[in-house]
Amino acid sequence: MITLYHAPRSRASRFIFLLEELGAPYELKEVSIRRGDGSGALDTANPHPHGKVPVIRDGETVVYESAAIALYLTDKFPQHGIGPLVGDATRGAYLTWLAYYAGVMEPAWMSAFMKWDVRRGTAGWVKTDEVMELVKATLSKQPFLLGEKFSAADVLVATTFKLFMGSPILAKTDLLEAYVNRVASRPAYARAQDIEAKAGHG
Ligand SMILES: N[C@@H](CCC(=O)N[C@@H](CS)C(=O)NCC(=O)O)C(=O)O
Repeated sequence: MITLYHAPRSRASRFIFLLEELGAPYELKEVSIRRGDGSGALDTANPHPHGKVPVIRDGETVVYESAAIALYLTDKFPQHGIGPLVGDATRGAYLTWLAYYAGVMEPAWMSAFMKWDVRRGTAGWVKTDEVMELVKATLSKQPFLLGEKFSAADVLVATTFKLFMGSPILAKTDLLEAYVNRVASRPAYARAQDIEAKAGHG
């Protein structure tokens, strides 16, 4: 049984979606987190070293950081093919998109949001327009990041786009909207929304 430490309106929500996709046995453990507006408190029940979510516990094993959690879960629950395994031709692309999400996409959007200047050659990431050129080039030739098959990389990336699309830091385009809709129209996404709503967070 996987425990997902969860707080509403956070990066933990998309892991309900992923766990539903995987058909994995899991339970939610609601914890409070410190919010950007000053509300919320550090929760001592949360095993994350910085009090953040998402975190999962699998027996004695604790995993945090969205990309690591995604990889751990898709390796552990391979039945529905939501993440290519070692030996699969798309494993390299999968690892690349997970790491790119954490190491380039998140800092790119955060630096745009915070209006930090990103200097090529010094920061380890690029500006959002360069990120979006890659996303556009990828999704113009295939429905999902890895090709024809949906994966946990799409869970991370498309749910982030869903949140920010149309805001000053992420322009809405037909291509992006179609991708987000393709991912959000999956039955597991709807189930995850219901589960959050029933937990009182809808
Ligand atoms: N890099 C982490 C980010 C996790 C994160 O910052 N989560 C936010 C909620 S979306 C949080 O827990 N904030 C509370 C805090 O920073 O104390 C990941 O992708 O898992």
